[in-house]
Amino acid sequence: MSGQTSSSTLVGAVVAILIIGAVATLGYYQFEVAPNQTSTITSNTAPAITCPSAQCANVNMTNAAYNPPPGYTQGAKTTYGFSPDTVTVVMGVNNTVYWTNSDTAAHTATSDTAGIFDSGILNSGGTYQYTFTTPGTYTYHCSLHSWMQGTVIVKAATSGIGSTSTASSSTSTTST
Ligand SMILES: [Cu+2]
Repeated sequence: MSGQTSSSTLVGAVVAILIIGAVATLGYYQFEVAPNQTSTITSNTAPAITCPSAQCANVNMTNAAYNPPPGYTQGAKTTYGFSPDTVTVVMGVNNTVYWTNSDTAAHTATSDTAGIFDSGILNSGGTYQYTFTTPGTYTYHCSLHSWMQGTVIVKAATSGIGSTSTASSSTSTTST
């Protein structure tokens, strides 16, 4: 009788330890691990994506774009801004624009017309891509630096006179 009692006490103690351990593990995950995961995702808005280069037009956020020299004017905006500052793409050929932040400071690519596209804060090394679905001219800026301005011109697929070689030559032109 007393043997049964002590063994069930032992089982009860083991179960209690397991429950305490499980609760402690959940608590550790919920309050220590998960919040850090969430803040990592929030602070790094650059999506982990690889742009298929053949279908992209690349735009660089130039090094030191955040810090133009005194007397800087918009005429040099490619140097301290988006390079190229105007990019022309063709629907179905390279209508995905891929921004890369090559600067040490954070930047954004934000359409002047609200709600079309907005990269959010891109830290150094961050990238953002947006696929244009409607031909037109889209001006954009960096929400942190007023002198950083760019334009994306989206041409209809037929504007390349329908020839593949014409379309691909315009690809190499715009991605330079
Ligand atoms: Cu900027």
